[in-house]
Amino acid sequence: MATDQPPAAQQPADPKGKGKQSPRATAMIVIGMAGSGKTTFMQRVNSYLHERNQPPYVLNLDPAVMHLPFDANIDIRDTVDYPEVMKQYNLGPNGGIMTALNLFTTKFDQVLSHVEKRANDVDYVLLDTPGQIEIFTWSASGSIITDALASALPTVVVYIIDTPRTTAPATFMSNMLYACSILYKTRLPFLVVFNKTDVQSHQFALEWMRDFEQFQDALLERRQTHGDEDGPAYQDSLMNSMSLVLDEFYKHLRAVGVSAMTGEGMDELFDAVQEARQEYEREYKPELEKLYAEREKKKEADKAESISRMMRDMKVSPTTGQAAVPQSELDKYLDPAGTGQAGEVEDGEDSDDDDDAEVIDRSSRTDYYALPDKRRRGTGPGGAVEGPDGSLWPAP
Ligand SMILES: Nc1nc2c(ncn2[C@@H]2O[C@H](COP(=O)(O)OP(=O)(O)O)[C@@H](O)[C@H]2O)c(=O)[nH]1
Ligand SMILES: [Mg+2]
Repeated sequence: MATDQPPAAQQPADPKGKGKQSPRATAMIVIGMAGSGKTTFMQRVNSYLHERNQPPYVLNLDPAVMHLPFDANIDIRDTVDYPEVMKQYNLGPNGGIMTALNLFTTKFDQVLSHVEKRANDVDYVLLDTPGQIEIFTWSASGSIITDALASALPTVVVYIIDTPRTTAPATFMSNMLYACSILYKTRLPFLVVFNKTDVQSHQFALEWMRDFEQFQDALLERRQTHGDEDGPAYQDSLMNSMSLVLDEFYKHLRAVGVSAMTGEGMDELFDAVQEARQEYEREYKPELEKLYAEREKKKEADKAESISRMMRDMKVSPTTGQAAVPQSELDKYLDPAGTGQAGEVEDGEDSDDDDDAEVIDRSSRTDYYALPDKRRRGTGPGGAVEGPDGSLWPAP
C-alpha cells in the first residue's frame, strides 16, 4: 500500500553523489480514449488520497470539460477560453482543444514552477488530459508537457482502458498497440489500468497478456460466435502474429484493474505507481541526466562559438581589444528609442502579454473571485452563483 512506502524524501541519495534527489511527489499523467473514465478515475484517486491525508496537487488539461468532479489546483480553463479559441480561429471541437492546449503549453514554464514549488509537500501530482487521446499523445504540446514534467519529478503514464469495451480480441489488440505506441513515444514508466471492473472483471485481459495462446483461442472462438462482426477473417492471422510480437511488450507491462466508480483496486494501483516510480529512478532518470549533461556541454560550446563569431563580426582586435565599429554606433542598435534603457522597450510589452494569460494556482490565490469574469470558470453560461453576502461561488 502506498502509505507503507517510505516517503521519497527519506530514501537514500545516490551513493555516488551523482544526480540530485528527486522531489517527494510522483506525477501521474492520466491518458486514455474518450469515455474510458479518466476524469472519474481522477476524482476517485483524489478522494482516496484525501481520505489518507495525502491531498494531491491536481491539474486539469482538458479545456473542453464542462464539469470537473474534483478541485483542480491548476485548470487550463482559467488560462485559455476554449469556446473563444474555436470562434476566433474558426475551429471545430478537436482543433479547438488542440489550439487551446498549444496556447497553454506556451505558459507551461509557469505551470511547472507552481508544480515544483509544491513537489516536496505532496505525494502525488495528478494530470487529467483532453478527452481525445491523440491530441495529447501525438501533439507537440503533449510531448512538451510530458517531457517538462518528467524532467522535474518522477512521472508515470497511467493508461486507462475501458474494460467492458475491450472484451473483443480485436479491440483489445488495438488498445494494446496504442498503449505500446505511447510507451515507446514517452519512454516513461507505464501503467495500464483496466477501469470499470465493477461492470467487467479484467481477469480475461490479464490472461491474454500472460499467455498468447489464450488470446488466440479467444480470437478463434469469437470468430465462430460473432462471424465478421469485428472484421474480415484474414485479419485474424495478422492478430495471431501480433500477439506473438506483443508478448515481449506484455512481459514488462504493469497492469492493474480498478473501478473508478466503486474504488475497487485502489491499493494495488498505488503499489504499481510506487513500483513505476522506482523504475523512473532506475532507468529514466540516469538517461535524463546523461542527456542533460550532453545538452549543457553543447550549450557551452555554442556559447563560446557565438562569442567568437560576434568578436569576429565586430572586428574586435584580439590584441588591442578595440572594436572597428565605434561604440556610439553600436549604442544606436542596442537602444533605438534613445531612452537609455536598451532592450527594455520590447520586454515591457512582453510582460503585459504574460499577465493576460497568467497561469493561476487557485490554492495559493485568495483573490480568485476578484479576477475578471473571463478569467474565471463558472461564469458565462451556467455562470457563477452569488452567495447571500454577495460573494461569488463557482456554479455547482
Ligand atoms: N461502471 C463504471 N462506469 C464508469 C467508471 N469510470 C467511469 N465510468 C463512466 O464512464 C463514462 C465516462 O467517464 P469520464 O470519466 O467522463 O471519461 P473520460 O472521457 O475518459 O474523462 C461516465 O459515464 C462515467 O460515469 C467505472 O469505474 N465504472
Ligand atoms: Mg475527461
